[in-house]
Amino acid sequence: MTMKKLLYLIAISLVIIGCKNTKTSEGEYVSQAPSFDEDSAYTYIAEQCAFGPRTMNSVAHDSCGDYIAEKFRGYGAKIYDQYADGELYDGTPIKMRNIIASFNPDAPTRLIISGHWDSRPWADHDSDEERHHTPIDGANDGGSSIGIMIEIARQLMIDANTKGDSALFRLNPDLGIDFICWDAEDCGTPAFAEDAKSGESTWCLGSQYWSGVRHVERYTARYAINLDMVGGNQTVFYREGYSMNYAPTIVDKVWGAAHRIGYGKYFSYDDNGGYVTDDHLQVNRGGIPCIDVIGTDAMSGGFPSTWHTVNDNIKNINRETLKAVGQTMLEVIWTEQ
Ligand code: AHN
Ligand code: ZN
Repeated sequence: MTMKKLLYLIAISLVIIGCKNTKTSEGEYVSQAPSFDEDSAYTYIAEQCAFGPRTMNSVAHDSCGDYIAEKFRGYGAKIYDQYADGELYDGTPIKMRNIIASFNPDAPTRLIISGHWDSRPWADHDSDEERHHTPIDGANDGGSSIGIMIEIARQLMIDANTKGDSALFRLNPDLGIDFICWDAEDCGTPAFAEDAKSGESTWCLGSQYWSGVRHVERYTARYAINLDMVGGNQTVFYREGYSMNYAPTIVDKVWGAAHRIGYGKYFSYDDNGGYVTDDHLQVNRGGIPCIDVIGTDAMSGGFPSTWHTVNDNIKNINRETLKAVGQTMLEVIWTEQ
């Protein structure tokens, strides 16, 4: 063997052995994160949709809540259920359930990944007025965030079971992750309800409740990333206004991670300056820096074209978008110190 070959072999071995090595001999970045399986995430979305629309006080809602909790539990999470009473814009009482799935629950440094699991009771932005009172499947608006979160949980379980001493939580015992599934995000005042109470307080009821009453006393987290409409077609993510005001370094971290691993085309640095009333706002008001990764339609620049229409169903879920977001989340987790 020539000296050159020997040195080459040593260099390659160092790359393979050293888990701190993140560059190939060509200087290319190599992520240490596991590979996010978008087909698996897609299945979790289809399974949620199969219950029917997860609207407040419905059987489908309650059954799907059990399904979500069982999925996370099966992948090793400790489940906290936060049940609470709430009220719709018109005074209708609702039963809410925030589902918190914790990995490494006793670790002091915590990250939150969140998204809402309820679906909208009204397709009030459908092109057909006859359908404005029809509940929606919410495959993208609701299902997609939860599907991605369950798949990340599955990857955490695989990692813990196969990597021995190099598993994430053994390398980093002080780090814990909480997946928070918000209830009652999407029952804000419908467009057709004239003269009704409206405004931001009718949205995000589950996260509003949690921001006042935590699932664990004195709970806090280093930061939070909320996912919303993360599985649509022709989707792009812009840096959202409240996220930039409250948590610009977290925006940089997530957008930086996406660009580092090759998903830059999904995470745009163009400034569109939009502010969205979403669950992340409640988390920020509760004192934890939180960003919103929320899908925008690349063509219109507005919410996805299926938004609050009956077309927000499993047929319009895009696996590449799921992969871009899910892999970026894994990269963020795996590079957290
Ligand atoms: C409002 O329409 C007020 N907020 C958008 C938040 C949302 C609804 N995300 C999904 N559905
Ligand atoms: Zn919605």
